Amino acid sequence: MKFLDQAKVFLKSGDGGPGAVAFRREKFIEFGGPDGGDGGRGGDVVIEVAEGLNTLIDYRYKQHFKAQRGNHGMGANRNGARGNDVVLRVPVGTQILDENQETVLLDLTEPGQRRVFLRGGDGGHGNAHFKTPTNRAPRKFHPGWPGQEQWVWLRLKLIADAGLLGLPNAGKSTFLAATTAAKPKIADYPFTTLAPNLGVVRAGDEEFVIADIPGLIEGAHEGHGLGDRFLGHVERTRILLHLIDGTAEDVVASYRTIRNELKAYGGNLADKLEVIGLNKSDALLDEEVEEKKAALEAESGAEVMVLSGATGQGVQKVLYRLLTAIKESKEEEPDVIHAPVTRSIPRPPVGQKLPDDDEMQWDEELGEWVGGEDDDAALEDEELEGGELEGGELDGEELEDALDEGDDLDAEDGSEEDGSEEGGSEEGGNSDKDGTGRHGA
Ligand SMILES: Nc1nc2c(ncn2[C@@H]2O[C@H](COP(=O)(O)OP(=O)(O)OP(=O)(O)O)[C@@H](O)[C@H]2O)c(=O)[nH]1
Ligand SMILES: [Mg+2]
Repeated sequence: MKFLDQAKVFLKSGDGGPGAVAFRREKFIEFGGPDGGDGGRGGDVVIEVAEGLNTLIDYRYKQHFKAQRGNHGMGANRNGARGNDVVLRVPVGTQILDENQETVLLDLTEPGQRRVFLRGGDGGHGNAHFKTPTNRAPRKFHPGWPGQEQWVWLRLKLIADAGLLGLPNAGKSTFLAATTAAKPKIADYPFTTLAPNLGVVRAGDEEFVIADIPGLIEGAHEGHGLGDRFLGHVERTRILLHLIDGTAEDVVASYRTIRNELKAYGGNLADKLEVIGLNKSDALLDEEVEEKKAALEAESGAEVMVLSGATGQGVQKVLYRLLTAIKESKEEEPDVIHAPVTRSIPRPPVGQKLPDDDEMQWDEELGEWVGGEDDDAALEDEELEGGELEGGELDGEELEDALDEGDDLDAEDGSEEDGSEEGGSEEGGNSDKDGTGRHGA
């Protein structure tokens, strides 16, 4: 599955349905009185954490999500039905940010979590509601309250205990492959890894999750190489393993480059606990190891661990060190680390090879190359957008059929449940957007 960690989407909860104006009409009953029922409540926009999902790729193909409006009230005091909710399924670790990427509105860190993000509008009262002693036959009704709408960014920040950092070719993926069942691509050219990989380390009866991200180079914060946008995926970790290729001429310069990028990135990264690993020790002479280790220790003021991901030498010691720190950190703060806002400004990577496919274009908003042969589905969706079809999660063929028939497909994928069993209906307001208290520190 393709990896995508940010997407901009439009959300709208359903408008409330209007109340009815009706009068009881029955044989032998004169002046039966007003009996127009209330309109139904509009559907909510619900965000749900789906298990086993680790990409936001679905949101590249579909960007508008509208819940259904409530139905009209009717005569005989019948109230309109509630509109269907629209449910967005997102991977664990997804944040919802405002349109300017300045505030985290919701941080979803637990599998199965379900929140009403935008509450549907209430239905309007029918004329039966407006009956008074002085006006026994009101023609008055309320048209219903509008739903809420908002553009938001979905931003995935993977949840892992330890994060691997380093220049390209430092041996990050090799380390992940040696310590977990993950099978990342490994090769002796830079930028082998193009998207983050997660792996689970099992140590006795304990385990923890490591994240391997693409290598950083100098100027990553300005978009060089693959840029620094993948750093978001180690923000929630409790510790970083900074790997340095021991075969490099100047290991101190390697170390500094990464540290500078961490500082330039901002957020909490530069302050995070870090284990420094002098990697590829198998390819070094003993005296080289000593010399490089000493130089790194002088520069960092911290102990430097020596290891080789390829032969396994020193790896257990490093894992033990990570595990100890992770356990301590979890005792202190058992909850998942709520990552602060780090604004990522998507831009075409500087000096990156252009895609082979000429049709592809750089998408500023998504921060990636789109279009081209593989992407017809995406383009089709965009062409069809802008009206009746928003809200439908249909494939191309279905979309065409629907277009022919002129169907109104709003909220086609709204879930069946009406939300009442969730007790969700009343907790829709601001109280739902909690989880923000700890952000932006
Ligand atoms: N001799 C030796 N070579 C290693 C070791 N670890 C990795 N390598 C080699 O270094 C090269 C890069 O390894 P990767 O694991 O792909 O490096 P990476 O840090 O994931 O690189 P990017 O994904 O490009 O950022 C490969 O050719 C590996 O075989 C090691 O401990 N010793
Ligand atoms: Mg790699």
